[in-house]
Amino acid sequence: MREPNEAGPVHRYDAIIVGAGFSGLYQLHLLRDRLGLSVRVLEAAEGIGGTWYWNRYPGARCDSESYYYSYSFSRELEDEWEWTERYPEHGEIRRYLDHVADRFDLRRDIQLGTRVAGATYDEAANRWTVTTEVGERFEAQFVIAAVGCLSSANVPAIPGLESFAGAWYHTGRWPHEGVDFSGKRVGLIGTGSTGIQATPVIAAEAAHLTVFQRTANYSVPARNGPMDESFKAWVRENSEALRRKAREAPNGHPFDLSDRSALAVSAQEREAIYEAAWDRGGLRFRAAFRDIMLDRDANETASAFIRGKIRSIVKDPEVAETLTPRDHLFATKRPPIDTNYFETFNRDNVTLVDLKSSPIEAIVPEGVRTRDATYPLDVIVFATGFDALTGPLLGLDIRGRDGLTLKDVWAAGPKSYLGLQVPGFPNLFTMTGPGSPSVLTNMPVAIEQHAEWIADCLLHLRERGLDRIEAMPEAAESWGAEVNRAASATLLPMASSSWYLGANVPGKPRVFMPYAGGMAHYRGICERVAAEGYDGFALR
Ligand code: N01
Repeated sequence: MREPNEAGPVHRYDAIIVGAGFSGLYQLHLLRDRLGLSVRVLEAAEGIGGTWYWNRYPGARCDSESYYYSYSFSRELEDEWEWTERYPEHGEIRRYLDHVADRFDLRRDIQLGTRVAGATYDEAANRWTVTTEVGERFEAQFVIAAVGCLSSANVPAIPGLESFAGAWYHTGRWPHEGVDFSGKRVGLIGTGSTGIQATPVIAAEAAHLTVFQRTANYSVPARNGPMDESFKAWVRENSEALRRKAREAPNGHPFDLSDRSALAVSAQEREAIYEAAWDRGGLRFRAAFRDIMLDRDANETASAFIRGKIRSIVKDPEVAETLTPRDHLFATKRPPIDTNYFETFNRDNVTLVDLKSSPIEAIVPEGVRTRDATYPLDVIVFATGFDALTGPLLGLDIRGRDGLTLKDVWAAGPKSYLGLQVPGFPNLFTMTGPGSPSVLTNMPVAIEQHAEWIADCLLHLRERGLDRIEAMPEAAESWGAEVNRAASATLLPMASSSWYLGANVPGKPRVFMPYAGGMAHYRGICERVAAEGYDGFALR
């Protein structure tokens, strides 16, 4: 962390970008190298990488495949970088982002170890003042919040945590030196994507692993493995087509969505299609039929197939039943993919605890106490997710026109125009914010679209001698209605415990946050808005 500097000078820039993950890096490159703006990136971490700087838990790797979970803006970058595995492991993604930072000479404008404490808009000056927690002050005309969607760790307020005699960690704040589980009794709380990735890896190392499950989850095998030479060659040869496909797809993944309904084929044919999708593995399981995310009965066929797989993999029928999701449909919560997750419950050193029948009451010095038992532990791992989408933005203490705080404006849930701007906060852009497709897509596709849209917008302002852009309240209202409409056209809002709805954080408003209308459709809307002179925004 940097030293306090309260009496220091005010640093003036055209734009401040908060965050040096995928979004911040590309936004810096565009604003500085394409538009020639003076830009400072402020990053709390001591290294670049955003979510990948923090998420170093055992088994952490991306659920999108490496050859398209990467930037597409530079063919040279693409040609010179080789991924080693089908799904990139966290360290490899950091090496990639480090390479990007070096290759585009980004580091000189990134200030690490700098946590933003506040951002306040001064209407008379039409400038933002950004302060850091050690009192540094920056002024800029534009602020771009590139703080990520899943970066605000959610550690549940379980009574007694401070009394725990062992060590505890949240997966999203994992120690860089790693954690040695050998000979330890480990408790893991949470069975989302993170817990499902971490479980097999921790079980292989620990003396004993106890998995505390509140909601049973569907998971499809990732089928990770090395990228062999022929696959690499295929990716290289088809690179442009794959990137185009990703951009034109509803979710930023370059896969074909089946044009068939799960209900329009015989049971035998459906089973064969699901088997093939299971064998191929990965998030594209959802694309096996066109209506898995749209029609309850269609989805039920996929859900039932996975439930059957759980039964066939897990040897103890009681454990299998506890692991079987029955309270929501497949992929209505973000679907995890795994490497031997269900198989891990066949190990002698793994215990599953069903928190639905016996909730956690307290953490005690010796471990976790549920209603029915106390589990002695040396280490507790919280794989309990994030205060998603709004958490990282609200953490910045943003104050707009007339002292309006983002916290107050979003008290009943986030409202924004296109997930890009909030009325009352001129010249502030939220990258992949609530109301944009963000977490429902392969993130780099959403990120590149936002970074390019924002850069084009600033260029538009400059070319016309304009200095301010602000979303209009009625535009944000009608966009909010569109976000709701798009979500209701899918099965997504049906999962009442989903973090898409904010349900994982006690007291958080239940609002479906991302835009479910599809990435390509959304891109078209943003392009139309820009082409119509930034329709819905007030320009000055
Ligand atoms: O978090 P989650 P995550 N007591 O919120 C449980 C992305 N990601 O870190 O479902 C007991 O999904 C909670 O239970 P419930 C991906 O988008 C990406 O796993 O609320 N349990 C749930 O089981 C993903 O969706 C990659 O009932 C408690 C779990 O903790 C997102 O990050 C890899 C609890 C939290 O699951 C978040 O995933 C990993 C409590 N008090 C993650 N509070 C990639 O590959 C919460 N839980 C890119």
